Formats: sequence, structure tokens, C-alpha cells
Amino acid sequence: MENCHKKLNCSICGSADLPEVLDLGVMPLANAFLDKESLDTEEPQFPLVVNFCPNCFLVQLGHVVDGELLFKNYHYTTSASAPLVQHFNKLADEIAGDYVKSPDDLVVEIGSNDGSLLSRIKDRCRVLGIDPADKITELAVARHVPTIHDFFSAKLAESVRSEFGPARVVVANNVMAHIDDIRDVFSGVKTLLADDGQFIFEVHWVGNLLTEGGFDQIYHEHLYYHSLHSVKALLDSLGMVVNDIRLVPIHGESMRVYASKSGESSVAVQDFLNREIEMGLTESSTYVNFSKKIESNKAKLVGLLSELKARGKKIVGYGASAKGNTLLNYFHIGSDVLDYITDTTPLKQGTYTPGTHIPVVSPEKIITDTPDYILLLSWNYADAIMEKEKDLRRQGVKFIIPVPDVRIV
Ligand code: JHZ
Repeated sequence: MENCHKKLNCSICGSADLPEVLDLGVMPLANAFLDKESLDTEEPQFPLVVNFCPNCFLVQLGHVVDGELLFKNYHYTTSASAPLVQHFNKLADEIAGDYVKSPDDLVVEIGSNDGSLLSRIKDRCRVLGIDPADKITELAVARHVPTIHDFFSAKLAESVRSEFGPARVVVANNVMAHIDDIRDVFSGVKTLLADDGQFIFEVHWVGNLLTEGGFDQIYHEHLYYHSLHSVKALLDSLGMVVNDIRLVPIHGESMRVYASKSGESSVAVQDFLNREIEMGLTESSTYVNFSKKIESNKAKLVGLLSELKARGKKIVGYGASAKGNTLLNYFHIGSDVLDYITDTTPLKQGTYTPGTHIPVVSPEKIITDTPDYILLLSWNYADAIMEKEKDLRRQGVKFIIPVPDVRIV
């Protein structure tokens, strides 16, 4: 298959025993928004199959789409989501307060996107972003965040270390699920880190996906659905230590992992591992059973939307997220159901959603064109969005929150 290869071995431990636990069929790329001219051209579609490694417990996609295709022409910017910016500002302040000791210290961010996190601390230490996305890195540079426009790798880590010196902190948020050669990337982090440096990364937690989150977090960009078990297996194998773990309320719940080349593990690490065992995250049957939940979710949401349409209700979408595109494509919800989707990202406005071809428009549209119902595709920011849209809700507009269970608020 062009631009895609099948994964035959586990990315962490190399095992060839990778039972399939979920099959979402064939899907377009979740962030490949289309311009008007491309609507008639055939969109590339790739299998979306999830496998589980019973040896190191890594949940991983069965097919890997080329990174160039996924990330070069990328539309996702951190700064479009105010709650995300606030979250990263807090993390940046923690890094500057707890780890940076001198203005000469280096903080490197892998997957630095539009420079949101590093711009917060760029006057307190040396910062360096690394990101392959074309337009997005231009945004970072415009904010005076020095950025290497490339994919991070062990090779790049060596050249960064020889040019800039060792890093006091390496930070990587929402990117450690995205890179195929994960052993190469983590060993690159080890190369780049100072001996007493701290590696801090956030990655969506598979425990959240199975419980409070949604299956819609599964798409080609996310090659891995990490547990602390899988992360620890990888770090252990490279001689690194998980120092601490905490859950942060981002994308549902993400793990923020603190790791280094030495030191101890906190009590929280063992507690978290025990919790994962109790939840069944080390058993393949847990993931197989998850598919039943997806089908019941589909029946409820599709049933509700068709009933509302039959009653002549106007429905639009809110937040043209990547996860939203998984949901729309898998549930076959198209422009016959949603008139349009609003989104705060200037790069997405004026485009059409991959696969379903629903127009993406500026949020202003919703003010003049009051719908009856809004399908919240960025359900991970539900609290902040309900607060932001309280005037609309006072006018009687209802939000439909699609996952993990359909709710109208
Ligand atoms: P959001 C991204 O997924 C992509 P997505 C990526 N691959 C990844 O790993 C995950 O994050 C973790 C808009 N919005 O953050 C902005 C509004 O319109 O849920 C975004 O386009 N109004 C890196 O795309 C989208 O919604 C608002 O008030 O699923 C949210 O995307 C807010 C708050 C957001 O991630």
C-alpha cells in the first residue's frame, strides 16, 4: 500500500505476537482538511486497526502512514484552544520554576507546534523547538521561538547536542504517540538530556480512552495508546527511570510522565501501575470488549441525530478536531446532518472535513445563524466551552456531547 506499511513487530519489545483487538475499517487522515479545489479528488484512505502486545502491553496501530503525509501539511495549532494554552502555560511555569537554574539552561520541546509553550519561557532560558509541520513552524518562528523544522530522531538529537549542548529539560506533549520509531526517539531524548536533566512528556492515557474518553481518539496520527506499563517498559529498556506520574485533564486524561537518566520512582508510579492492572489494561480482552461500547455509542448518537433531523432541527458541529473526524467518518455523519462545523483555527476555516466534506467555518457564523443543536466534536473542552457559550445556551441552543455516552446539555 502506498504511503503506508503494516507493522509486524511491537515497537517497544519487538514481539511478533500482536493480536488484533479493534478494527475501525478504512478511514481518511483525521487532520487532512480539504480545500474546495480538492473536493473532487480521491482522498487517500488507510486501514485503522488496533493491535495489543501481551508482552510489554503496548496498544498500537497495525498500519503506519508515512509521517511526511501526516505531519507536513498540518492544520492543528495549540493556540486555537484557550484551555490548552492555559494548561501549557502552567507547565512552562513549572519548568522555569523547578528545573531551570540559569538563563543559560536549555529547554528543548519535541513537537513544539506553534511555539505556545516555549514562548512563555523564552526570556528565562535558552529554548529550542523541533517540529516538522511547514506552516505551523512559521508561526513559532514569528513568535521568536527558535525552531528546527524537522522530525526529531536520535540522529537529530546528536547534532542538537553538539550545537547547543545538553538539555536541562526535554519536553514533549502529545507527540510520543505519533512517532513510529519510538525507540529511536526515546534514545534521542536520552542523548540530548543532561545527566541531571528532566524529561517531561504528556501522552493521552489509554485508561481514559477506555473509560471516560472516546474511541474517537483513535486515528492514524496516534500510532500508540500508552499506559504507564508500556511507557515504563520502553524507558526501562533504555536504562531510564520513570520518576513520577500524574494525570492531567487534557484530551480527557493524559499521563504527564517525569523521567530521567537516574533517580528514584515515586510511590505514585507503583500505585498507578497497580491501578492499570486492576482496570485490565494489561489484558487483551479489555480492548476487545471496548468495541461493544463503540457500537452502542454509535447506535445512540446516530439514532438521536436522525430523530432530530426528522423533526426538522438544524444541527451544526463545534470544534473541527481530529477526533471529531474519526467520529464523523466511523459513524457516517455527513453534511446531510451537520450544516457546518465552527472552529477557532484560522488554518481550518474555509476548508472541508476529510471524508465527510462538511464546511469548516469561523465561530462567528453560529451567532447570526442560531442552530437548534450543536454536536460538540471537541468534547474534551466541554466545561470551558459550556461556560464560553452560556449566552447561546440561554437562548435555548442545546449541545450534544457524543462520547463516552451521548448527553444533551
Ligand atoms: P483538540 C489534536 O487532536 C491533534 P484534536 C494531535 N494529533 C493530538 O495528538 C491530539 O490533539 C492530542 C477547536 N476549538 O485539542 C480548536 C474551537 O473551535 O480537541 C481545534 O481545532 N473552539 C496533536 O484535533 C479543536 O477545536 C474552542 O472553544 O482532536 C480542538 O482540537 C476550543 C477550546 C477549541 O484536538
